Amino acid sequence: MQVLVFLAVGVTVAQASATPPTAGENSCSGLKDNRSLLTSLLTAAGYNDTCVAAALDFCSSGQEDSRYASLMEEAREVVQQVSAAVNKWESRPRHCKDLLDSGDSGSGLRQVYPYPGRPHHRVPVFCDHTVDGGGWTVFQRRTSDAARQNFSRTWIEYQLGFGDLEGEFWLGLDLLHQLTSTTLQQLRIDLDDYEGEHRWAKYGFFHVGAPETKFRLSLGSYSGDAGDSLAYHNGHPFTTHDVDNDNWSGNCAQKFRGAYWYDDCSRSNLNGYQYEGNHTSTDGGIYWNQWRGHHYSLKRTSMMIRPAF
Ligand SMILES: [Ca+2]
Repeated sequence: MQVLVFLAVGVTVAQASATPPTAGENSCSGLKDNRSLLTSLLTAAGYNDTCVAAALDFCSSGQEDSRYASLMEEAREVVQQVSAAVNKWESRPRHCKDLLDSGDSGSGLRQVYPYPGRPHHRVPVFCDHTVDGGGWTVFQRRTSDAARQNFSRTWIEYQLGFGDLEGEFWLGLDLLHQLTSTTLQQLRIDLDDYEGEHRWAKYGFFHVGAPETKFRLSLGSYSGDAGDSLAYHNGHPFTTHDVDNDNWSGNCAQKFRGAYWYDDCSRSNLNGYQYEGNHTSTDGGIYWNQWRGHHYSLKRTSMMIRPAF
């Protein structure tokens, strides 16, 4: 209970380590160097201001007074509890790479804590620890499974995310901005066609801007065997069928039936309509121009991030 009370004291409390007194030390040992912090802790615990000040005065003077021994012992226990709680929060996984580093393996749904100022804000994500060393947080997936998602969705849906984390989904631009702003991330894209071929593309860094930038895309250098069909979109804001931020006279998300970082309009669109393989439509489908061209809709795609360093 006391641990919860002292959340408000802040992370700096972790520095206020307190160890039990050893033979020859008095009850003030290990506590007198953190006067302001201890004052906050003890008054929050219900001790009288005057009593706390008097006890700490005795500590500061190097004297000992048995009247304050129990109070100082309680202070030590509180500091130890808060330090343990802060250490636990700091070790919570921010993303899938933290989970991999702590021994996680395989792939599937996991819980992460991506918001530094909100230690209890838990977010479900899909982690992939099987591809390219693992530690990947997946933020987009298309599949050919029977349960398909509609990707022609509104701004608010792309902002907050939609779909099934174990099937087709978009994680959400708000969370993508958070994940790519607290740690420098790289991007990996995996593509499968209906003929059993696989290609991949990787970008040295990947950042999604804040809502004020309309979730602008920033990309690092390309590597892979799929060809580079995303650099064309670098520096451009996001466009949905109801919010037009592209450089075309019309709305690219309406024309291509899915939201993306369009310019005028696209060299790829992994959020397009799910044609199956070759098609003659002008709206592209789920396509990556440098590999299968504009008239081939891919069978599977995934987009995922991992810290670059
Ligand atoms: Ca436009």
